[in-house]
Amino acid sequence: MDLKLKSILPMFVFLLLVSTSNAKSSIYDVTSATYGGKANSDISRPFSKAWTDACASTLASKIVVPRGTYKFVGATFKGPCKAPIEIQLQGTLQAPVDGSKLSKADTWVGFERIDGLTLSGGGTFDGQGATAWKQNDCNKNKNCKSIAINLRFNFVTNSIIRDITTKDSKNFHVNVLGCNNVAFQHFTVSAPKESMNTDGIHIGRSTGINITDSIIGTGDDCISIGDGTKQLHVTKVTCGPGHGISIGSLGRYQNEEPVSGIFIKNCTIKNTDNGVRIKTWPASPSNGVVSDVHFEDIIMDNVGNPVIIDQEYCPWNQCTLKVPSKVKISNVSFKNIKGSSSSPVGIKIVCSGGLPCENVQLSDIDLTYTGNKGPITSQCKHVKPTINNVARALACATSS
Ligand SMILES: *[C@@H]1O[C@H](CO)[C@@H](O)[C@H](O)[C@H]1NC(C)=O
Ligand SMILES: *[C@@H]1O[C@H](CO)[C@@H](O)[C@H](O)[C@H]1NC(C)=O
Ligand SMILES: CC(=O)N[C@H]1CO[C@H](CO)[C@@H](O)[C@@H]1O
Repeated sequence: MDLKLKSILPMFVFLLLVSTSNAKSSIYDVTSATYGGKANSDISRPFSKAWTDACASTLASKIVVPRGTYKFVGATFKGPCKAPIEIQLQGTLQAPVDGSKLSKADTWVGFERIDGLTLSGGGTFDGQGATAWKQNDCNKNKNCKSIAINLRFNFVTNSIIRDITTKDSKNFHVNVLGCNNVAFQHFTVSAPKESMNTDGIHIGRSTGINITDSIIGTGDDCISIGDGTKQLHVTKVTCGPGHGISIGSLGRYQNEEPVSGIFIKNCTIKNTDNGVRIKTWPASPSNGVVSDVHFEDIIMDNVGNPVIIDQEYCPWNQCTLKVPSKVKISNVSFKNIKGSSSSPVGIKIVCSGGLPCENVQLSDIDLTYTGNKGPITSQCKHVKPTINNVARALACATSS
């Protein structure tokens, strides 16, 4: 070895060490000695500390929660962070059964003002909600106690949630608010049919949300689409049990933003109370808009109300049906919808007497009724849909 090489070699070794230690420093394992998290114990503090460090890193970073079951009283992970950040949840986080033990009453795990978040790893957020469901009276009681949502994404942008399960949330499983360009892929929601108010994914005031290759079984809406949702793509999602895919309810509150650009495609809906639905309250306090909504290539399997627009949505007599809804629905298509209905009314399109629906298309719809209350039928009100390749019984058989 000549002199020159001898003096360069240690330099190489040094550079190599620096670069590997840098690579390591971007991984934050909550069970490492630095953070001290342990299986079967509460990792709320270790996880939050790892988040603080990872979020301050100027390099892309990864927080790892290894396989195992951990207790978690809750946290809201806040940005902005200095670089993209991934949370790899391989294990299961368990919420306290008693909601009053959570760190925040309305949120178990929150993500706020983060750009470039990846949540992945095959792990599970288990809300342990069975006790909370029994106490939930929020459907009837406006001043009910607030109940925690498993996962909240508030003002999160350019992010991916993939290979994650949310289970038995006390309330909605996922709430998406003020987000932009966020994809849910291979996402699983799992809760029993009887679980109260456990919507799978609720979206509001967000643009460019995608839900793909996902399985959602729960006690309430599979996906619920609130005001201000724009450019939502739901593709290859299987729903059931639950209440189906729903736009709304809308028209209950002041100043709701328009809903537009909704594409629900290649989905299977199974054993649910409703299939694809738009629902608005009568006597709305202000005007609303729903437009450019497309349901296509949907398989219905034993579904109640497979295709439904209901502008007289008024559960538990909380409103007056005499004043029509002020939400205007237009440019809606239902295409290639096949399978079985568990209710005799296969298609129900009841629009607002004040603002009839415009440009509604029904094409290639083939549904059979599985029950014994007579033949399948359809009902239309305040709408004149364009109808293509739909059997007469389903083509606005009763109409007004
Ligand atoms: C969502 O899907 C649309 C249409 O397929 C695509 O253009 C867009 O890039 C996707 N966005 C994300 C965040 O994956
Ligand atoms: C409905 O579609 C028509 C024709 O494509 C378009 O001109 C109109 O602006 C759309 N309406 C809304 C409210 O998007
Ligand atoms: C969930 C669902 O319905 N997936 C279908 C999407 O379309 C492909 C190809 O037509 C089917 O094979 C899937 O079953």
